[in-house]
Amino acid sequence: MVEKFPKEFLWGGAIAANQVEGAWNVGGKGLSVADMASYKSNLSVSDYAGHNKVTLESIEKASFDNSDDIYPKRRGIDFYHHYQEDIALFAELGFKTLRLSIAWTRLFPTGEELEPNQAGLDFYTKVFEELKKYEIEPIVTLSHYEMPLHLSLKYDGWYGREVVTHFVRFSEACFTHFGSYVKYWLTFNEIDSITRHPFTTAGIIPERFADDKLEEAIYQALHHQFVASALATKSCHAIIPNSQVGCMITKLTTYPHTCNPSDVEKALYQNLNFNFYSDVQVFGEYPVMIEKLFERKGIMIKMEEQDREILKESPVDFISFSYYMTLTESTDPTLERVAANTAMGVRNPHLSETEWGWQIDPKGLKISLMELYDRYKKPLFIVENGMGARDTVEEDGSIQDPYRIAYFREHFKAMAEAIEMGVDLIGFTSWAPIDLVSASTSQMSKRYGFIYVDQDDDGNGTLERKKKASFDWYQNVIKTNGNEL
Ligand code: BGP
Repeated sequence: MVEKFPKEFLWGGAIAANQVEGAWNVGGKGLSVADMASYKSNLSVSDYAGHNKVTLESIEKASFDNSDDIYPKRRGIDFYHHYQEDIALFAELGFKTLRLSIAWTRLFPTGEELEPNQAGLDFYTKVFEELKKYEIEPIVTLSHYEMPLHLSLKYDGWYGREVVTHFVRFSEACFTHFGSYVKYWLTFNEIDSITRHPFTTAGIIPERFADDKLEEAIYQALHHQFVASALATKSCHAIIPNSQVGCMITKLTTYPHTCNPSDVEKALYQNLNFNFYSDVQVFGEYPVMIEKLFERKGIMIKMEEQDREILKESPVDFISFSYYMTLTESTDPTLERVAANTAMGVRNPHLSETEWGWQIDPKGLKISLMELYDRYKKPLFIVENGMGARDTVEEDGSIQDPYRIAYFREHFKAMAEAIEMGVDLIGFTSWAPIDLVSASTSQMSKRYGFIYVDQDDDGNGTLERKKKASFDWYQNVIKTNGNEL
């Protein structure tokens, strides 16, 4: 039989600290930007990017609110106290890898301490020990929609150059303390999302900037993240022999709605714009067309003398990305638009969609993989892909989720096809193997897991973990290395 996936293919799942851990004020943890996200029920599509609802007033209110009532990311699914049980379930699924993130505020509560907090180090050491027990290879995101609130307030988040130094110190503490457990690192989750939700991604509170200065501030913050990412990559290579550092982008391949050259041009612009983020981290320089665009828009990025050299010196080793959907673009303003993760696009009539409007496009994954590999010629890692759905517990206690199985089956076929075309794909981590708090809506009811967690949007429930029907299916996929889908 011809194998569809490479022998060492890293099958697994992905989670993020702020969406699972809970224990937001335990072990000396400081407040993070994620702890400010309040729960709003009945979000409409236009409210969808719930991340953006943060204001100075809401932050002030949240900072003095010691409860987790309306702040579901403070509760997560209490992975902090359930990590052993959860990792045992991941091991039962046969995971080769688990993608997780480290909460900056567990190690550096305000971000400005000079030494890491021992309780934070102890927690992650226990998690990594547990993974080691089952030979699960960790892949760690340093910054996943989370930074100390203190840095957001004091320096306007990543807009402030000072944050680079604080982040590098945090990263180096991670490499020094966890380097014996962790070989694969990612710097910034979905670094491109800074333009869509600057507070969640970079601690920028929009109302602190004049309307006509906000865009420039966001790109300035992004520049600081690029520099920090390159510096962290350099330190990682120096501190951990054989380490591999990846960038992480939201892959939103954009199709033209028609073959009208104007639609094609619009889609091309969008694709070039999305490529910008990985281009800088892979090629170590700003694309010419982006510099020209900034010039035309009057956006001036302040760079220190050595910045261009820093970027050039430490490109990433591999490219990781999330893939949920493709986008479609058109010059026709009358066409209906749909939410696409935290972006918006024209509704593609050839695709079905989830309740949240996310259009399902397995072929788009094959296209994205081929396009990325052709452009960068570096190993690729899909670190997020999955289907959010409202699962129901049947009377007999079972959870039947054939829609999720069908979703993954088609995406895995697309991956196998891309591999057959020559794409170097090294792994796949589902978002998310266990139900968790949604990043955009802060709701529990948008579920992604093979493992159900008994908790509703208001935080009621026993937190009991239950296997869904998709659990057995994914277990067999991993067991057969993707040969039985
Ligand atoms: C990605 C984020 C994740 C995650 C996922 C699903 O953009 O990196 O943190 O949550 O999207 O999004 P949501 O939780 O909004 O359904």
